[in-house]
Amino acid sequence: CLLAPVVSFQAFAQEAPTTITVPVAEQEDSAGAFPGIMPLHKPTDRPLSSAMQRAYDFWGIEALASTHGDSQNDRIELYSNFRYSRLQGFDYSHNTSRRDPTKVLKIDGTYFVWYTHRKTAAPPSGAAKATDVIPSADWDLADIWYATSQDGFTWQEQGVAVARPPKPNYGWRSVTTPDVLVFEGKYYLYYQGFNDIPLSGGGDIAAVTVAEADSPRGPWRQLGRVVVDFGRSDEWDATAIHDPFPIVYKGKIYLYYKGQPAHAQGDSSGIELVRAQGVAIAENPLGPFTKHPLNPVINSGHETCLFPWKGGIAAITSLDGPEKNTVQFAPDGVNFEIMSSIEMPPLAPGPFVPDAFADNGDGRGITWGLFHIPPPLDPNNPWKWTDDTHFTLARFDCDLSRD
Ligand code: AAL
Repeated sequence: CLLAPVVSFQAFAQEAPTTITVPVAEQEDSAGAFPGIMPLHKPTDRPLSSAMQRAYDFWGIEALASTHGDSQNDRIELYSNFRYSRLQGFDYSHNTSRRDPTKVLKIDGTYFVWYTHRKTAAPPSGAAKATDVIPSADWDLADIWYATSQDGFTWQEQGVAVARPPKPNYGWRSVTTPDVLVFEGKYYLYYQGFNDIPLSGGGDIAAVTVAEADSPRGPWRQLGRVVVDFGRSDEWDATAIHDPFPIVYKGKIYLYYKGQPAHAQGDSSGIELVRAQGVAIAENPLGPFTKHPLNPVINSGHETCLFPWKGGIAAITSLDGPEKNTVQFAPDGVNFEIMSSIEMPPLAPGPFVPDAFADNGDGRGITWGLFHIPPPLDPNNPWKWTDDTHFTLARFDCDLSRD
């Protein structure tokens, strides 16, 4: 259980926002990014975010070594705080997976969402059996599709938005896990580009690239290079820059992401930092992006999910780490504190965030979004999915709103 004082999110909302001086992202980061093997003892040679101070002072870093929680296997029906609904237009179809939806946008009365789409002749079969047509993982050999809706419940798939390019172009193996930004009248999709078979060599190794369009329906122009790159081999984000999540904040693009170290499983010098989240900041959607010197700014979680709240940024964490299944808030967008614990948050939530790019210092929160849901449970075995080779999209409703 959470020993931290758990306050209800609404009760917290009444507090006046505090003004915190945010370290300037462009600061020269003398100590290098946070190490992927967390030192056993709290570092004193660098500033630490609130989350990393808590990791040492409150949780103890052994807790950070946890891996996937059991949320992936929990029955999705055993939820609270969130309400879940099936959607029209995203029916399961064998060996077709839809997952990791973006934020939902509403443009001229129509809702838009982009997501990882895989349709292969064979199911995910592991790295050893993967070929040009057999995927290693659920997100291998994928493209980015999009869908539209008038009511958020009935959706029409529109097909490919960003196709994986021919080899050796960036992301040739798979393009996945997008999120969307609208900036100065243009549209940007940030996504993971895989340039080798996912999960081969023991890692889910991908960094983030971007495509640009003048319309939400495309055509999308792939930049063809990385915009947020891996950290150094000893750093917390050495082998993964995953789950990009852009928000416009303080006049810049705050691109939150999940990092992953080089799977050293820890050693005598420290503990592997399993799943942490950081932020990279830019003035231009195509970069250059500067990683914040206080990264990682969230010490748990898996897929990123954030939204403006009053003058700061709120986040939902799930799946991994001692602070999984919490709602957190950073008045400065960087120093996150736990605001409430939640049960069974949606997997890979893509919230409808009307003010994601408003940057007006008055974030209103969220009430619904899409997420990815595993296939139905096997009626003969309530703890096994009928076929975990395909996910699809469903809807969550919640009450994390000030309206
Ligand atoms: C997702 C995300 C990233 C990982 C894989 C596909 O939930 O965390 O995108 O690479 O799983």
